[in-house]
Amino acid sequence: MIKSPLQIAREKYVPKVPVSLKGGVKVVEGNKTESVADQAEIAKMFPNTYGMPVLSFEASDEKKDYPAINVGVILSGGQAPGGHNVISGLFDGLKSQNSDSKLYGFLGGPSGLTDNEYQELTSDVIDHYRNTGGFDIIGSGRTKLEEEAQFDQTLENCKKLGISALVIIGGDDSNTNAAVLAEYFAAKDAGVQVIGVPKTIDGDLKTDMIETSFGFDTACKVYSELIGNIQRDANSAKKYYHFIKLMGRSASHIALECALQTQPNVAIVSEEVEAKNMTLDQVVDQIVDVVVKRAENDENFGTVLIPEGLVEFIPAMKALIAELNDMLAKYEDEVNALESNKERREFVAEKLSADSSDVFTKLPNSFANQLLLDRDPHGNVQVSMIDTEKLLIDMVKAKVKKLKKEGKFNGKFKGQAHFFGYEGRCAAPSNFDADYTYSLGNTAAVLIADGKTGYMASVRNLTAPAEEWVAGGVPVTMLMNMERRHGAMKPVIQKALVKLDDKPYQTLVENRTAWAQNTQYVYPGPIQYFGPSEVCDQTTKTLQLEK
Ligand code: FBP
Repeated sequence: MIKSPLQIAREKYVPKVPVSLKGGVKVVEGNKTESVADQAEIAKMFPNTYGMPVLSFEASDEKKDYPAINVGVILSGGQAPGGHNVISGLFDGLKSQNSDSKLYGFLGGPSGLTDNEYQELTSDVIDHYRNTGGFDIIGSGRTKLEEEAQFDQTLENCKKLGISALVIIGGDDSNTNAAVLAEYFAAKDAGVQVIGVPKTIDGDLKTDMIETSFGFDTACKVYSELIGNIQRDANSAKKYYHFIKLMGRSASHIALECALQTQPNVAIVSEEVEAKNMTLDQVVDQIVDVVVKRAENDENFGTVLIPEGLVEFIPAMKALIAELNDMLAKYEDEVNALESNKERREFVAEKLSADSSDVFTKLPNSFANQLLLDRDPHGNVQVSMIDTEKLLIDMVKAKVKKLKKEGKFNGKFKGQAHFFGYEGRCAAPSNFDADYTYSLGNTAAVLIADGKTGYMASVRNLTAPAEEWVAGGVPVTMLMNMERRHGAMKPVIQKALVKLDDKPYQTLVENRTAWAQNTQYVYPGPIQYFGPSEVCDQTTKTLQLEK
């Protein structure tokens, strides 16, 4: 591996951890828990792992003897900065308990577990990946573990390696799989524990106990740097409107956080669009209003932030997508057998309800085609592949042209489309993410040593200095509810969407008129890894405001 000077310097960074992870640990049990909704159904489906207590760790002087164990780890789903540090924190934690313990990394995500593709992770390997971005140490994948045959295969492969615990580093869907696997192993008394770690740049895997998922901090800082740079370009050239779609799947946490960091002229929040029952036309009108008002001040430039999941939150589109999801699951073979996009659109339009068919047939063809793309293995629409930013530019352009004809708009409008997603997912983790992920890895090692299964590692109190963070565990079933997936009701972790009565969104609302009309851009600049703490150790605005 050829290392950059930053990578070499970063290898020496020692992550900060909570006091409870610095020496002996006492695991303290809190109250029994319930799932966020559908308690009776979830309790029935998870008889062995439902209702377990929340755990928190306290520093302890007691020295314990831990047996040597073998542990397996996988990285699952989309990359998020800090995954390598979860693995190094887990490795160091296991080795500090017993230097003969071993860590195996399963390759390429969940499929590595079923196909028995693995590599032993020794310090020779781990040391090259400390504090780096990416998931390339063992790779990642999106295979869904849901069939009993897959669970049995996983168990057989664990037995071959003498593995008694698995750590699944993933988002809501992967941690749902972790919970199902934990329950299956517990029911069989299989002797393999399963621990989850909350990962995803999307920031939608959170509760009071999981304050943020790792990677959100770094990804938002990378996007905010880029948005700031574009804003400075826009404010220099004064000739373009930049429509910037931001990753984040359904929830708008990333778009909202980036808006709080950069103060753009428009920031759309999907959850607001849904709550106000807005149509696509109304969303466009809001942007047009800003364009017209800014033109009155001779400002024919600006920035518009768009969450990638927007289309799923426009009620009419949401209903359409839900119908499409069920239909594509039901008629998968028939749709795939059709040769052209036109035939596919016609086939689908005929089977939709009258309202959805009307919405679908009025969409531009290219956009309608994108709604028919394959779902991911968890049944989600692949929103990163839908060009909402281009659709909005075209619609705004058409509206301002009309206004110009009517003499109601005197300015100019030229749109530039951007999509920021993949460029943030593997960035070198910020100090926050490096510290947080290393602590999560250490936490997973403690949960394993304490014999726990069906838990997610949790590190809380994150706006305080790292020494004061509270490490522990949260039963995964606590985060679950029943949802429709691939046409059937399934127990899944409830996605945390932006709450409209919470401070981060309220702060946007309080400021957005001023940010729209005046040019009040903030230019955050690149992530700083070395330097004063107020520059290098800042948490996200979301975490600070939610405190
Ligand atoms: P996870 O939920 O697995 O963390 O993935 C996050 C994400 O980056 C989303 O923001 C995005 O919609 C999706 O992955 C893109 O998926 P892919 O990498 O398969 O294109």
